[in-house]
Amino acid sequence: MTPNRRELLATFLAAAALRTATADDAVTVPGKRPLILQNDRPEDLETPVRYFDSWTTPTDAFYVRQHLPRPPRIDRGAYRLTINGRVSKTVELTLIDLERLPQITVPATLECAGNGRAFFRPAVPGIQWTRGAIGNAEWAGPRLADVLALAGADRSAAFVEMDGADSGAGGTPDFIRSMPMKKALDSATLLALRMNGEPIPDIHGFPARLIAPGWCGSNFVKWVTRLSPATERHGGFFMNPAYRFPKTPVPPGGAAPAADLEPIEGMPEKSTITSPEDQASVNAGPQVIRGFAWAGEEAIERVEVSTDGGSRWGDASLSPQKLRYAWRLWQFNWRPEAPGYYTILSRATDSAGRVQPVVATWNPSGYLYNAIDRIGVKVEKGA
Ligand SMILES: Nc1nc2c(c(=O)[nH]1)N[C@H]1C(S)=C(S)[C@@H](COP(=O)(O)O)O[C@H]1N2
Ligand SMILES: [Mo]
Repeated sequence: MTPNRRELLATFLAAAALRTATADDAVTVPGKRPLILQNDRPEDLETPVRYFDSWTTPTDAFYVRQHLPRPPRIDRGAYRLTINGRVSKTVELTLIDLERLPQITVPATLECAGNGRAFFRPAVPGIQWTRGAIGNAEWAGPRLADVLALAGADRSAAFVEMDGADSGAGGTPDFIRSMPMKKALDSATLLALRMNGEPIPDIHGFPARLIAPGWCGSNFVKWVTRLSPATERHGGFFMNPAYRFPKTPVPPGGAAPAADLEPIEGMPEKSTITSPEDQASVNAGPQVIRGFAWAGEEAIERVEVSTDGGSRWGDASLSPQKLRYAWRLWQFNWRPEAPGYYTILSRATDSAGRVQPVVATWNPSGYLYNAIDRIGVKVEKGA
């Protein structure tokens, strides 16, 4: 890392000082239910687990992550998408041009690479997301491949650079990402114009955002105004050092040599318990433990639950649709034998045979937390 980079990183980390969200941090921004305020300039908002009770996460409950101050608000008519770089001709497209292309719907889970960062030990600086920097939505819009074809994109270029209309002020870097051409041309990769059947709301990237199914949230570039097929991966802050993960594990609390960090692409297998809430009290009697599970580009095969800290496990029942890219809801019927304190765990297995680990791979930026989920529940004597 150059000294300049290191300074930028320090600025970013300082801005997101160690801080754990509590219910007191709940805020409402226009168009949203009360969400957990993780950062306020601009708002980074986490979904409380109680809202995760449907396969599609309602847009007004969906988490928000935006890095730069003054997120753009784009006027429909004024919007232009420039496609330049390794193309046969540079084009400027309007929203109508994008609406004329075949519109494809893809259900996909969007998860921030930093979701669960608060659970790493030793603690890692950055936004202290717990369980809710994730949501599942139905995205619709043209395939990115069809959009790129309008400019005669060179399909042999290794990358596509994607720029959002948000820009860095006062020395903060611009949000620019590179996606390998192979993923860009995948038939499920979209330049989405709609989220859950409505135009994408301003805060989620109106009028057009990338959908890179199964990949980490930073690839889902919002407010896309430029696409550029390119030979090289962009070298800016949001590609390097941000959103990189060590190729081989490092000792917890240690550093990872920059040369050993690679960009995060597909997301790991993971299940999350959404009900009851951690440390809740419930009355004795039959209980239903619920949650969701997803596995990036793989599908969820199985979710197991333990109500005794991991001695015995039983299979949860899963929602019927077994899709790549989108989560499955699961539930587990439980009849606690006696009042007392119970430690409940959930563990996912995906279609590639990956099993959610006991311990997540510690890394200096706190990405990809996917350890077996764990809550504690107090069972009180029934009435
Ligand atoms: N232009 C732009 N796109 C962006 C970001 C951003 O700051 N600017 N944040 C990214 C990250 S890190 C995540 S996790 C997702 C969050 O999407 P959401 O706010 O719609 O939930 O958007 C991604 N796209
Ligand atoms: Mo993110």
